[in-house]
Amino acid sequence: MRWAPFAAAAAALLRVEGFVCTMTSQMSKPTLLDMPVSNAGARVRYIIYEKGLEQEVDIVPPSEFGGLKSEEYLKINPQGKMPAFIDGDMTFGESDVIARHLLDKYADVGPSFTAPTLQERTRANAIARQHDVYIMTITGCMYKAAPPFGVHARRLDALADLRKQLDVLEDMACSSGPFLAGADLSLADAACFPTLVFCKYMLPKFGWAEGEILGPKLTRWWQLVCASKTGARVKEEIEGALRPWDERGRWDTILHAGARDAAPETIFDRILRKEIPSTVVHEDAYVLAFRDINPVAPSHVLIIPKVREGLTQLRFATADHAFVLGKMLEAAAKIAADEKLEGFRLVINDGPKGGQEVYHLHMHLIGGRTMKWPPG
Ligand SMILES: N[C@@H](CCC(=O)N[C@@H](CS)C(=O)NCC(=O)O)C(=O)O
Repeated sequence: MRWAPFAAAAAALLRVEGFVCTMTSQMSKPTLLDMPVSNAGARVRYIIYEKGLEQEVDIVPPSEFGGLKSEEYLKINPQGKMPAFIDGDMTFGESDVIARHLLDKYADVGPSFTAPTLQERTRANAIARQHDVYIMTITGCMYKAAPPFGVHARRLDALADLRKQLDVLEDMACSSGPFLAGADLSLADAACFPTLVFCKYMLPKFGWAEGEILGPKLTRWWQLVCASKTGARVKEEIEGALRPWDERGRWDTILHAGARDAAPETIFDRILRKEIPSTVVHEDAYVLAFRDINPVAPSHVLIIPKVREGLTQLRFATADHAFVLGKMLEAAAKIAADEKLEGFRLVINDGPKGGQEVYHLHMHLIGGRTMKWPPG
């Protein structure tokens, strides 16, 4: 890749001299603001490489404009994300918009990325939209330290949705190929390939079997694109940026990747599997609540997360657990109302000195009698 040194230097110089406002319109060439790791940006780079536009378009990192969240960069892309594009007086973000701008502006150079038939064009649009709306928005679950991951507040939900959305993509891919929308390379290929580089690299860390990430049609297409010059280049750019992160242990603390729950099972797992009977007073997708067999009050319920996710003790809670912790409190409020408790107390014991006996986070809901303070 040509990470335009001259444009970068000019940008820096202009910034130093305080001409930031007019800098964008003075940039001599159309300029893509992007970095190798960005899968959204890689859609645009795919088009630049495949159409042979490297002499026409400069590529500079957002740091040349003060970084993604700087005032300067936000003037170019108010979302503070990569990629962004500067073309004369026009500045804009969104990889799909930039991709279409390039295809329009350089329509007579290289492949058109536009299929010849209406059916293929509509399939390409549908696949790119499936990628943009349902896949790319949740892929943060593979690498972000903390939720939310698009519409999901829990990593496991985002990962399950990613599985579903990759299956939808598999169904949408053209059966005869060789490209996603049919016989011709389209925007669908440029949009999906970089994101699938991420998926293929990251999902094995979450225990996904290598051969299960993509279905048969996507696998055939994946092999074809990886074997192409542009595909191999884009893949190497993304993986080349991910590898040093790996070496520095970036995923070590990511729940369900580096940070797995390896603690032994407890009696609560057997209760959850209904191997040991319990009197369940509330159950939803995230939480189980059942009566304590040694009640300390007329109403004594234990509320536990269904998946422990490392929460052997409350002290191990992170932002990743915020959703399920909220669900436990929500369940407590509902159970207290169901039990018609006039007052109640919630207790979480942590560690031997905190009186914890079972190493699967649990909250005691105690009510039906007047509580004393301080508690014992
Ligand atoms: N819908 C946008 C998504 C852009 C996006 O999420 N970019 C990521 C990199 S792939 C980013 O800039 N993340 C950094 C951040 O959000 O702070 C597009 O297609 O351009």
